[in-house]
Amino acid sequence: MENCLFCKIIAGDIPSTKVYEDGFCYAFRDINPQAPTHILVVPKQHVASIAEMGKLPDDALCAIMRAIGKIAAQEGLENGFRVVSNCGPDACQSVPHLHFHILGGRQMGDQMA
Ligand code: DGP
Repeated sequence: MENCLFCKIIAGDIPSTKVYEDGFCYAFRDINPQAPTHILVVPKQHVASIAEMGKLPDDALCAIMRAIGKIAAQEGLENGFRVVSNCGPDACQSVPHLHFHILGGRQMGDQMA
């Protein structure tokens, strides 16, 4: 999609630090890490948020969920990690391309919000 930051990152038009890629999704390090490990996993097909995730084909949905586990293992997050997807203004979503944050490498707070 034109003018979408994460579509430009997936296309390689904006540089990123890739940690994983397959036919359906791309994962890269967050520019503003909020934990020692902070990775964004995005579908290659543009959908705005988790509210639109139903528009993705099943194989893309499965690939994203599998990728999260693979990346966590690759990053050595065997002690645990948190997965967050902000959706819409109440959740402070700042980039309107579905993405899952993988956060780990330290003890997380016991409050989710
Ligand atoms: P959210 O607020 O949930 O929409 O998260 C968007 C995340 O995207 C935020 O943690 C910062 C990250 N981000 C924004 N611009 C860039 C960029 O140009 N490169 C990378 N690697 N991350 C970015």
